[in-house]
Amino acid sequence: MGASNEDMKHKKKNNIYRREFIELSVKSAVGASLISLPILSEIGCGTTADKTIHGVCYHDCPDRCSWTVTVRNGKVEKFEASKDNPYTAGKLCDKMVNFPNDVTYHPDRILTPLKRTGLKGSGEFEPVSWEQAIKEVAARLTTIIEQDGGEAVLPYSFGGNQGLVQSDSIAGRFFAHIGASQLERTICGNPTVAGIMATNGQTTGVLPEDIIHSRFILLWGTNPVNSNQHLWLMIEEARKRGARLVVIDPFQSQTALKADWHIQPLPGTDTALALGLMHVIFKEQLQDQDYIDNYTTGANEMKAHLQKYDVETVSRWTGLESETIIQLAKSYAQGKPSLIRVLVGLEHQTNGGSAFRAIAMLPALTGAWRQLGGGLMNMTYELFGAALNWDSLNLPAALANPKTRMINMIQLGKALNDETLKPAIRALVIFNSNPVVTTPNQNLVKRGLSRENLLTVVLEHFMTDTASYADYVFPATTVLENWDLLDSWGSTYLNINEPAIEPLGEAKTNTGFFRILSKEMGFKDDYLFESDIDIIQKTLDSDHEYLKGITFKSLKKNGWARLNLPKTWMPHAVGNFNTPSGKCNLYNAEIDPPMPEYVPFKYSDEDLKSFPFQLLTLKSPRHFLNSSKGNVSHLRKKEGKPFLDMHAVDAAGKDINDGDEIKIFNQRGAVFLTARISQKVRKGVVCMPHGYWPSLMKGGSSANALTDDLLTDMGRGGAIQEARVDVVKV
Ligand SMILES: Nc1nc2c(c(=O)[nH]1)N[C@H]1C(S)=C(S)[C@@H](COP(=O)(O)OP(=O)(O)OC[C@H]3O[C@@H](n4cnc5c(=O)[nH]c(N)nc54)[C@H](O)[C@@H]3O)O[C@H]1N2
Ligand SMILES: Nc1nc2c(c(=O)[nH]1)N[C@H]1C(S)=C(S)[C@@H](COP(=O)(O)OP(=O)(O)OC[C@H]3O[C@@H](n4cnc5c(=O)[nH]c(N)nc54)[C@H](O)[C@@H]3O)O[C@H]1N2
Ligand code: SF4
Ligand SMILES: [Mo]
Repeated sequence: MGASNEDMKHKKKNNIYRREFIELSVKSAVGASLISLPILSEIGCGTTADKTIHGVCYHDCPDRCSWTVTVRNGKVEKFEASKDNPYTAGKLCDKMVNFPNDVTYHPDRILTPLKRTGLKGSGEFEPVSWEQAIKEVAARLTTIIEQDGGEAVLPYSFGGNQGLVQSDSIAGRFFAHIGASQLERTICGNPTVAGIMATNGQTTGVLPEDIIHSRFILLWGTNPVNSNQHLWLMIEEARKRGARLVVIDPFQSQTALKADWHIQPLPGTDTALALGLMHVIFKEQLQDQDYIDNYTTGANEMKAHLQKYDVETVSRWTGLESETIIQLAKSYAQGKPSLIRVLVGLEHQTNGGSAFRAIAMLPALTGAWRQLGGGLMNMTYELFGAALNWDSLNLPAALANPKTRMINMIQLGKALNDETLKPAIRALVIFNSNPVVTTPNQNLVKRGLSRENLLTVVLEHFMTDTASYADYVFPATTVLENWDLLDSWGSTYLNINEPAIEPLGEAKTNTGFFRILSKEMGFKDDYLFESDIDIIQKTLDSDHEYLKGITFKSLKKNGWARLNLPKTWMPHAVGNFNTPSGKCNLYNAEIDPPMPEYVPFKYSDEDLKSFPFQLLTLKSPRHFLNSSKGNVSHLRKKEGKPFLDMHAVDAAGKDINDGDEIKIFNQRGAVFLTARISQKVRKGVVCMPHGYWPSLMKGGSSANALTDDLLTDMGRGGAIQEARVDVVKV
């Protein structure tokens, strides 16, 4: 059974990109039922009785693990993976097993509001009371809004906490209420979604659980051994049952090391590779003509288009042997069931959206969708988009569809330094994000944050490299101290997060901060003061079939629930694409160009000469999640020191030996690392880990000091991996 019509209707309604989706979801109508809050009585769990409660991982991770917390005398006594959630499988990752001590009870945790006393970036602060800090911030924001309008204020938040309540809700309402600039939150997932939507009209393909039925698994630009550890367990199960595992990755990732076959193209050439595979599939008559005739549009146009993508040309572009391309096309088309797994990794290229668009066509060409475990696997957020009552998280009608300007988060440095921007950004409120580490062009971001005429407010657990530029830092609760509801972009499980303990020190929820600030700024509208629990209860108030039997009460009792999905999930076994024609778009006239094209980024000759290496800055650290945990010393120790991976020929050309201390540099910055000469990268490509905190590195810079703020071809994401560098021994 495929997805029902009702389901398709909901999907159509929610036919928007992942991040936009999450954002839009907090941008319309909310009901009443409000509580009025005294300024300093923002709450935690409200009781110190001994108990065991259910919680869930808040990280920007596809796995969304469930856990239980046992509390005695108001303190966490036991923190463990939920034993019965099949997806969590009784196992949290290395980043999270020690969470209470690594974060909540960490001695460096910020537990009072702080006001800057030294230079921006110096990290010199004094503790102040909430009353004083909020009063001063409210007064300065009020003045800025009066003088320059709400658009002079910019929120900056991302995946630091993915709880539906703590990530946006009241915060989104607050910024819409003051008419702030809108943040275009596209650093993760948007090009992926834009590309796949152009082809299939939806991103939900094969469900993660069904990978055990696949017999040919192609992991294309994803590293689940590290980034999606619970899917990896199921991939291992599929291999036990006979699946062959192929990885396409320019870097020899932890996953590539375990594959049956690692194919290592040059970075950013995946669109060409996908079109080359399609070329071979037609040439060798490996297509499922019946599937193409019934369930795709534009096959003839595509066939003509593919003439340009013959094996020799694609081999030149990708740096792969022609035979590799032919063999890959054959084994993919003949593998039954054949699955392509893509997540986010390959989107950070200028041609990234097109790569997903082209890859998404392959299962329609071969009819892989006809079998359970065959097709394309990407994200699952659309299921929650259909299931939950987003009206409760959406902006109230009075604020819906703000007309204020958009600032792309990838270009934060540019926006802060742009003297022509009218109005200039005069206030920045950062939460759930650490842009000094995670945003491209680190030095430009730092320069912007150094502006004396910028008011920067940061809500955080730690004195991050971003928080050290703040005028005011406010202590945020951790997931053990607040309510939340978490959907998932990589699993089919819905989770509630009940606070285990009272907030430590003077920590408050993100929502609490915005409620208090709203009150101090004299705002009266009820939607700014809704309680976290009310928001959760309303969001669960849905009669969608996926949510049947799942209520606030049942979630509070069990913690998690798998959505009530049809027993067999084969969304495109008989077409049913979420496109206007209901077919898979091999040709899409709505999009320019109507068929994916390989368009490499054009560097100037001077850049190519001065900076001979293509740089990848990857989420290869196993013990950090982006920059989160980058300050936890035992995890840093386990992660070991960061290396630059180089090919032996490139290293020899620069007189660099394995283990040498080196400087990696370009026009934007310099990073100091140790050289590691290995097979991990091809000639001409170098690779370093992203996530390390600059302040903890020699030279005070980390990976994003070298990256650029270019946007992708689709989805306005970050072409972070489009960077060139040179390397010298120091
Ligand atoms: N070079 C390079 N750059 C990249 C990437 C890459 O691969 N290479 N990946 C990109 C991707 S995919 C992503 S998703 C982004 C992620 O970028 P960010 O979303 O900035 O991710 P984190 O580094 O995890 O920062 C999250 C911060 O939120 C804080 N936080 C956690 N919970 C809470 C809370 O409840 N309240 C408050 N106030 N704060 C909280 C944490 O302490 C942490 O400092 O990075 C991107 N940047
Ligand atoms: N341990 C750990 N786990 C994480 C995270 C983390 O920081 N640490 N971050 C989380 C987040 S925010 C996200 S979005 C997910 C992302 O998870 P994934 O989608 O798996 O993405 P990445 O780990 O960014 O990259 C995966 C692989 O893509 C490869 N890649 C880069 N450029 C190209 C290219 O041009 N072509 C091809 N074919 N491959 C390319 C990289 O070499 C890398 O090995 O992981 C999540 N899980
Ligand atoms: S970071 Fe991911 S794998 Fe680790 S506990 Fe959280 S959801 Fe699970
Ligand atoms: Mo991400």
